[in-house]
Amino acid sequence: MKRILRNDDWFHPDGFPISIERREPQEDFEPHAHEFAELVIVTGGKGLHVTGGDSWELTAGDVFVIAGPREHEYRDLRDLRLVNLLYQPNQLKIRLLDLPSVAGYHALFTLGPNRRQKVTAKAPLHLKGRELARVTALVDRLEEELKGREPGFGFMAMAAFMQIIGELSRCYGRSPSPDGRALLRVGEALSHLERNIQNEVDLEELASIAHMSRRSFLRVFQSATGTSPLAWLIDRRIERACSMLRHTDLRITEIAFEVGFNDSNYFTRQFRKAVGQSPREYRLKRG
Ligand code: RM4
Ligand code: NI
Repeated sequence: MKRILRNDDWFHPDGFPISIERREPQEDFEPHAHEFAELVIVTGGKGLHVTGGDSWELTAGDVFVIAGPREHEYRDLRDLRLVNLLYQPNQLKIRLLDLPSVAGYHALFTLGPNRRQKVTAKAPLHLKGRELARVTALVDRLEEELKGREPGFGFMAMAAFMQIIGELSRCYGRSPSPDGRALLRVGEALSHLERNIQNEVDLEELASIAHMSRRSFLRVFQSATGTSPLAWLIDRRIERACSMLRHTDLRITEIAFEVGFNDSNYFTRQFRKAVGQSPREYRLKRG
């Protein structure tokens, strides 16, 4: 039976949803999946990373994200060293703010981990020396906070984690590997959606941003996100509305317009469908 690593065995008993494992070196590790997700940063050595049909030769600077249920393993290790950031995506509750307007964020965190199995030669993100140094410095900060667990560590650790994912998302856009480029293009389409949340979806435009025909864009989008561009946009609008309901005093009609609905009744219906309660109830309970 497939081995599944459990949250209880890898996270602190206080339940904080981020933890760090350094592998210096990484030992051979049998095929496994996790209840959590992993953000892996390779800091030295060589080795083979195998997941589904994919297998990559790893070197220092490679970065990848493994969604929990996806099986992976390490083989053929030659002093491979890495930092493994384990996190529980559903427990993080990070306010992403404007991060989804960075194409690399989608490529690395929403598209990469979910993409269909295929054989590729390289990890989708490779950091240059200076980028790697910056990111590892942030990882050190994060680790310090997690070790110390002084009052306020949750806040500080979360801030460091956010900086790490922000930094990596930007790096992705600067120099994606050839394999990463395709993902980045779809990421660009997602970030375009995000930045134009108030407008209608223009499929032709999205497809051209992704350098694809309309048909293949729809197919790739569906397989990467599990949904259609319109449904994705509505989800994002609702998410943004939730955040505005909690963090602002704007009236509900204003929020509806602000996030791109031009009819506040339609907004309320969509909101109820997605969240299970009306915007008003949501605000009262979460405010
Ligand atoms: C292993 C290896 C696995 C990871 C666990 C937590 O050494 O890095 O990928 O899931 O640690
Ligand atoms: Ni793992």
